[in-house]
This record gives sequence, C-alpha cells and structure tokens, in this order.
Amino acid sequence: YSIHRLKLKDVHGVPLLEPIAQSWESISAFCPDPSDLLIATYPKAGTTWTQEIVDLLLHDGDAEACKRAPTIVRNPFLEIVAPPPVPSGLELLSRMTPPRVIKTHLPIQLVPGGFWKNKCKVIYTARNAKDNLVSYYHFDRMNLSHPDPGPWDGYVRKFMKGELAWGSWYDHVKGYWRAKEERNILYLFYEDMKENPRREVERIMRYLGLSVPRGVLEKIVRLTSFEVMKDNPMANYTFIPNIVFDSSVSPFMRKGAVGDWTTHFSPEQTELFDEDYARQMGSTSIPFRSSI
Ligand code: PPS
Repeated sequence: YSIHRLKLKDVHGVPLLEPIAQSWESISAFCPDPSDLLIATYPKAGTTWTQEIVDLLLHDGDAEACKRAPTIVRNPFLEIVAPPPVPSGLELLSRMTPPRVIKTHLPIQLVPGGFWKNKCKVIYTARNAKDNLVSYYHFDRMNLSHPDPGPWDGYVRKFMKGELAWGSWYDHVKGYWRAKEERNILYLFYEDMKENPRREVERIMRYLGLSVPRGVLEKIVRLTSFEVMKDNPMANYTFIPNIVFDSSVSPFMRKGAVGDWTTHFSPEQTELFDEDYARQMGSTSIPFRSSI
C-alpha cells in the first residue's frame, strides 16, 4: 500500500484525520461495556506510558504477559482508521471481549456517549503545553501518514490555533478537567509521573480498585521507565514499518523528558506563546507546573 500524508477534516468543530471523519458515524455509535476502561489524552501527552502502567497493573507486573502484542493491539485505539499493520480500532474492539482498555485522543465532547452512560472508568493524562507541542512536532515529522508539520515556527502557531489533528490542546485539557468530578475521571500529569512515578502508579492502582504488593509496584515503576520502554519492542512502536513511522527522522520514544521545549522555543516564541496561553487558559486552575 502507499502511504501519503492525510488531510484533516472538521468533525463538530474539531479537525480529525480524514479517514476518521469519514467513519465518524460508526465511531460515535460505539458502545463500550461498563467494565471497559478508557485512556484519553491529547496526542503525545504520555498515552503509551499510561497504557503500559495500566496493562502491568492488570497483569500483576508480569512483563512477559504485557509483551503479548504491541500496545495498539493490547489496547485498541478507538477512532483510528489506518492501513495494516495498524489495526483499526472498531474492528479490533469487535473481536475482543470486555473488559478492554481503550485508547482515545478524542476531546471529551466527541467521546461516544456510551462511555458516560455506562459510567466507564476514564484515565486522562495531560502534559504541559510546550513539551506536548515539541513532542507532537517531531511525531508529525516522522509519522508519514500525518499532515506535514511544515517549519517549526508555523507549527507553533498551528498548535496555538488548534489546527493540528485532534484539535486544540487548550480545549482538550480544559474539557476533561471540567468534567473530572462529575464523571469520575482520574486526571494525571506527565510531569507528576516523571517526578514520582511510584506515587502516580499507586494512584492508578487505587482508581482501578486494584492492590498489588509493594515489590510488584516497584517492578512496574522500573518496567515503565523511559529507558526500559524505549527498548521494549511491544511498547516502542518499532513494529510499524519505516515507510509509515520514519524512525530515521525521529524515534517514537524520543526523549521522554520534561522541559525539552527550552531547546526549541526562541525567546520571542516563548513570549508570544505565554501571552496566548494566559488568554486561552484564562482563569482555569489546572495545576500545570508554571516553571516548566
Ligand atoms: S501517542 O502517539 O499519542 O500515543 O504518543 P504518547 O505515548 O502520548 O506520547 C509519546 C511521548 O511520551 C514519551 N514517553 C515517555 N516518557 C517518559 N516515560 C516513559 N515511560 C515514556 N513512554 C513514552 C515519548 O518519548 C514521547 O515524548 P517525547 O517528548 O517526544 O520523547
């Protein structure tokens, strides 16, 4: 098959990859089981990391069990419609029996209503805007099925305007934040996971109603470190051929760090971004680290 950079298409005001927009009716009609768990993120906020922690918690820290298949096969990516070897979400879900762990990048208003009706558990992971942007930039460079990111400066502006696939980062993080009490969403931060992974793994464990021994918890923290996951072929996306994910441009597991934006943003870009950030975030009290 040939790979080409896809276009974006508006779905209820959110730009999505064209094949997703074309299948929107069946995606939005998906009805989960109450036992299914949803892991929701803006792209590049720490999805794969959260997924690996959850899978290990559900398998008592059994590393081999969690190498049964690549992340995207273990946890279907709800809305994705892509050529092989990337399995389309709905197709994969139809072949799996609940309880399932499902990944999505959809902003909260586009999440199929069945998740709320069935009171599914939802874990949301957020990452500070500038690092999230940098990670997305490199991903859009290497993922040859995504729209061309173009030059860095223009990319920063597109991010600010919400013109990237899955739309505005600002609306995304705010949407889940506002709904988190009412819908019992566990809201995590990438920076907290970096700072104290054990504390955050424990939070996830409690949210899922699980209890694993201390030794297992320590093992899960080790197995989900950036260094270990980078070398885990079932977590690092190296199963996707280079004609789709061109790892010579940038690997999927790139840096896994907090604060990499400082090596990308010029002082002018920082100023412009921070001004706009204050405007877009307004009085929202989401505790992103202001020093980042
Ligand atoms: S995706 O495509 O949206 O599912 O990508 P996602 O997994 O959300 O984000 C990829 C970024 O997360 C980093 N990553 C990690 N950081 C720290 N620890 C662990 N274990 C880890 N696993 C993945 C990955 O390196 C990408 O960030 P950058 O900054 O580009 O390195």
